[in-house]
Amino acid sequence: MPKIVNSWNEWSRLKRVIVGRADGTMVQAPEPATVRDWPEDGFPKGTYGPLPQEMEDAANEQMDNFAALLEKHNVIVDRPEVLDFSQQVSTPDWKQDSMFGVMPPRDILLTIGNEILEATMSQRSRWFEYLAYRPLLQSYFEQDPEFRWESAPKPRLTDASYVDGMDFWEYAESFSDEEQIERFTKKKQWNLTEEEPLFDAADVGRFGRDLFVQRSTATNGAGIDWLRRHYPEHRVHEVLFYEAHPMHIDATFIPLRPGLALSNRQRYPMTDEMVKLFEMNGWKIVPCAEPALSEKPPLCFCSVWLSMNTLLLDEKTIFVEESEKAQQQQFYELGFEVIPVPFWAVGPFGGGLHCATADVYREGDLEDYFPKQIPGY
Ligand code: DAV
Repeated sequence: MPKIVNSWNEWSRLKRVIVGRADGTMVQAPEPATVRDWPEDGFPKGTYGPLPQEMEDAANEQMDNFAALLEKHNVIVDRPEVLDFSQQVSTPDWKQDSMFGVMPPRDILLTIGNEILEATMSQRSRWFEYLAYRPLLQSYFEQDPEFRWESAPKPRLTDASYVDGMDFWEYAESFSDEEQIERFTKKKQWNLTEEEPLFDAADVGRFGRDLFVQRSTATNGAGIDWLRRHYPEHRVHEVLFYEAHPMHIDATFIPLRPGLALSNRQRYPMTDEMVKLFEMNGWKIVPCAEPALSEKPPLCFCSVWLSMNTLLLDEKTIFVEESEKAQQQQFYELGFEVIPVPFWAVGPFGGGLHCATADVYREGDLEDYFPKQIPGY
């Protein structure tokens, strides 16, 4: 019987990966976790609906091209199933007028060793997204006797899980970014309460035995506590960055190879212990290059910093968005072979090259890259 699932970090040689799909992605209906407001692009506040067909086609073309490129590099590519994301969904606790999509598997699937964990997610529109991956997970389960198929406790997501419901965002946006950092980031308190554990998989950075988990608008303290108890063999470190609306760590702080990490040049780490831990263990943290775009594309909820949202084929080879020339140059100078991939059409569907993928198999075992630790961190 083959071993299908194995991945302990972000840089060992990739052999199998899930690449999402743009099909049917929605500008989500309003909900307490998320309010979209893009009047210039056809979606004023309160409205929702599928992203335009021509945008979807362009995104799918780039994703199919990326999948083919991965296969050319001897990586097996699996794709999820598309659901009708325009449907209303409900649990006994709430009704939500639309789902979201299935472009970014990284947000929901966390592969650690021989386990894939379905994250809780923190948006009602994304509560049922795991269903799109179930056919794949089921087939891994049938083929790989060592695969551990795991799901975090499904959250209730009642109004008690959110601060002031949809009003929170209007209130937050009335302040400048700097003020929001003072009011929310420094207090580690944005839209989510501590009612129940909530996390997105994309807030977790996998560095072997050490996992760095970002407190964010998608991941609360209880979520990090749940992860800590779930991975007793790992050291789970909470991290925080200088950023008004943190959501997912992979356009903020990423490992490149043992001893080298890339940090967003604007969103510096605000956790002193984290910086000390990297220094003590001989890791270098370099600030990323300037992004190619000065503004995010229409209907995109991710930032221009998708420039650093990259995928490592192995610890010497990196997939980088094609127009991100400065970022590519930096990787060359750091000793990487760079493989450019056109991918900005995918941004409005939920992210870049790292978001659009979820590891299934990377070579290698669990290793300790931070043998010196700080007690209590
Ligand atoms: O920082 O622009 C990128 C990651 C979304 N999955 C950002 C979010």
